[in-house]
Amino acid sequence: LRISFRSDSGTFRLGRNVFAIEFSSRTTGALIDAGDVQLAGAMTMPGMVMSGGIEVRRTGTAGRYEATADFEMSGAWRFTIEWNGPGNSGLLTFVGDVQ
Ligand SMILES: [Cu+2]
Repeated sequence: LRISFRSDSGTFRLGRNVFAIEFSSRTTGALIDAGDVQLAGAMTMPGMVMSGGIEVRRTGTAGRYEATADFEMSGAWRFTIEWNGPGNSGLLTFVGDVQ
């Protein structure tokens, strides 16, 4: 399984972001239904935790999702993505740079 984040800017940026998330086969490249997808963001600093207000919506195409976020701060954010498609589900944590 491959999870791709796509946006016009090619990166997360400070402020409002609109991007797509795609789940696809690592071998064939075909999109794979990932069921309900949740993406959470966190930047933890002394005295505050920022969440980025991330929302993920399904599209009419299985395996493709539309997402929005509003990052209050640039820097290293910790993300957790969770999915529960038929025959494939999982959870992945990664660090992404907000520029
Ligand atoms: Cu911060």
